[in-house]
Amino acid sequence: MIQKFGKTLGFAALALGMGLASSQVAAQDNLEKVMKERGLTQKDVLAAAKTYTPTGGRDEFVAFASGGQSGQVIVYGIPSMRILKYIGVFTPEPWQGYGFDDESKEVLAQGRIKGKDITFGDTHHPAISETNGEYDGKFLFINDKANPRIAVIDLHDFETKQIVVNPILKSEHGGAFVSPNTDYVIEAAQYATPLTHDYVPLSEFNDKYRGAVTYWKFDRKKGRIDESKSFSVELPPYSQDLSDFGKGPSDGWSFTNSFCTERYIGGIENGRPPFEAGCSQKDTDFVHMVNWKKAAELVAAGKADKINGHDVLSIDTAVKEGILFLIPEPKSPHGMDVSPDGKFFIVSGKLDTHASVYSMEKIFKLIENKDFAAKDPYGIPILDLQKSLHTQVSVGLGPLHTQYDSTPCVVYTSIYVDSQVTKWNYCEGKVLDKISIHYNIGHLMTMEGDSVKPQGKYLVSLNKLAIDRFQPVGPLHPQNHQLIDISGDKMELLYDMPLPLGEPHYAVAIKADRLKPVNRYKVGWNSRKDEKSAYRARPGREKIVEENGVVHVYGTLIRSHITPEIVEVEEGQTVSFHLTNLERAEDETHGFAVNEYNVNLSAEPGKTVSATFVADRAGVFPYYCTEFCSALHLEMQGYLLVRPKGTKASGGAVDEGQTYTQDDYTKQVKTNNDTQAVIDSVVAFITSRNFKDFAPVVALVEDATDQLNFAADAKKKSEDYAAKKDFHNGTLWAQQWFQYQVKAADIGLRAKTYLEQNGAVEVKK
Ligand code: RUQ
Ligand code: CUA
Repeated sequence: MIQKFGKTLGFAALALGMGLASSQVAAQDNLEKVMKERGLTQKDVLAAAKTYTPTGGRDEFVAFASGGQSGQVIVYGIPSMRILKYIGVFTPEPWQGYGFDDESKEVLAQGRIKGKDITFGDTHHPAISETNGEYDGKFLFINDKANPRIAVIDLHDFETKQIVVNPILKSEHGGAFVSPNTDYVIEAAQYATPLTHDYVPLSEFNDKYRGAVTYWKFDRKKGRIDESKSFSVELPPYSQDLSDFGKGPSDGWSFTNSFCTERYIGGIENGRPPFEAGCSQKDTDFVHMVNWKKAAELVAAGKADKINGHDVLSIDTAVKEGILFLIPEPKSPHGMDVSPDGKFFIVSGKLDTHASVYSMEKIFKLIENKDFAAKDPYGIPILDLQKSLHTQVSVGLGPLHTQYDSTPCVVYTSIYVDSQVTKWNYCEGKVLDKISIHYNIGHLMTMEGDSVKPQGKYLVSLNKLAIDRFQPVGPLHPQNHQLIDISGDKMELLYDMPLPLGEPHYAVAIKADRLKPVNRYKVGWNSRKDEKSAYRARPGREKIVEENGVVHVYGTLIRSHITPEIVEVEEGQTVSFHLTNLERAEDETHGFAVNEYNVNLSAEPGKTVSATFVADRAGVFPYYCTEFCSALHLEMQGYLLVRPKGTKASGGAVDEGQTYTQDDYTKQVKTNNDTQAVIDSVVAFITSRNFKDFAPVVALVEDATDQLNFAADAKKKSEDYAAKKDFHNGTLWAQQWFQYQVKAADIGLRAKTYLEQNGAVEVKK
């Protein structure tokens, strides 16, 4: 039977390679059958074994991909390629309540341009914060090309905290990339425009239109960009493209390439040749080299001009102070990638077959000796191309971006036209291997591949077209991210992942263990500001108060009720719900949706979220929790009553359908006492083990203790009513006491199972 599967690589050998013991023959038989039925080759099965992640398993790397036009960030694991999260950034995201709660609306409002809401983003390049050039896993930055903006995402909770709008540019592309210690985040222009934002006719393009490169100052302590300490360097109206920061010997410099240095303006409607013809006449364009450390000093010394209230160093000043240079680069280049050791950078020409490797040593020598080939029309010194080059290598047609391997000198370049990835050695200038991808690759990403310590192992090809790779779903196809094994000499294609959210341009991947996100907030937390919310509420202290004409509801959420459950206001009043999730258990998020008022919140454990709106229509509006959080989740509900203007609150007692008797009370109390016996036995088990050595169990125990305290509180209320012979309310509170017990038991059992499965030992008392 085994023989059937090829002679060169026998099935047994494959099984051994996959670590199967000989005792698992039955499993092999099954595998053979499945392979036959599904038409899988041994190569397929090997690829599956390299990517498959069993239940509960974790990935070695986490990738952050731009979400393209969706204005979001896509998070997925490598090698499993399982999507883990979409982070709302420039665009509202209902599940996370992003753009629905007051707190996140404030973040999105920072991205308004001249008072206009911009609710999409053309996100291109994410960047992970770095310490000494290594990814530190603390922050993520991403740019918006269409409306020049940069967003800051804090990786302690994977939430967007800040959006800054570029004060002088109208479009950008060369961002976000960070300096080796994340002092600055770079953002470079794309299409030249007047920096003052005025109307200027195109006939004055050469004189009045400009590009620029902006250096956003990042305040790591605050976790925010400091706009007041950010500045720009004015650049000629060449379409600046991608950027990168120098490191090691080139630290202190940044590099931004360009296209259309012809400064050609189209006008196809008037019979002029289009942009694409006029912008590709010359054989070379320019890399812009800026000494940003010196530029920052010049700004601090008051040498900048104010444009739109923002510090801009003019081209003249930059030239005079010797901080701006141009280096020719072959035809319509795209990628700009500095090597891990900072000694080289690689640029590829989209209309060329070469990748050009530049030597920083040669470049710095030319600058030192003032050995310039020419000056551009704006007086910027131009270095000689040949004198700056280390080597040029023919890598394929339409090379774009380059990423670095863990093996020194080895790189991977995306080849757009040929639909290939070329692996080559830039020190020796020779091609090592090529692999076909599907289809038309843009960026590519190796693990931590743009840091000082690339990790190798995997490469992801971010393809522009998927064409026939997936089940057809209409004319708009998903994107195709292909995972490639780069651990051997030959690249091996492992997996195709469809991404149906937008066109990711760049992505970055970090070793998973460098990320340390929290799984709950301190109770009463405003996550967008990272401080205690002024609107937090504590259990038992919920209240409804009118302040300055606004009805503030200080409420809480906990399995399985919203407090308060009934809120009544008068038509036309402004209502502000502030809800604190009191849960301390992992993954116990509650939602909050109100009928007709477009309110949809997400309150993760500990978070306080608010929704403020004008109750402008009278009526009855149910609200409820939108997350299936517990067995009685459907009962996690309430009513917003908006009485017509000028009418009085009814204030009457609520009549229910059911009346409970002493019998009902006695029965419920017996159930509760039996349940308590079960809980006590679970508690005895947990406390007899070394549970304090297990952080997840400690969290569960805290949560269960909370629930038992609530139970005790409800028990007391039920007994008080029973003592007054009010068995109706006594029974209702006994039922509530039971609900808390059920939750405590559920959590206790989870803790017990965890201890059993993770080798907890008995401790002597
Ligand atoms: S860019 S590939 Cu921003 Cu290369 Cu799109
Ligand atoms: Cu909370 Cu459902």
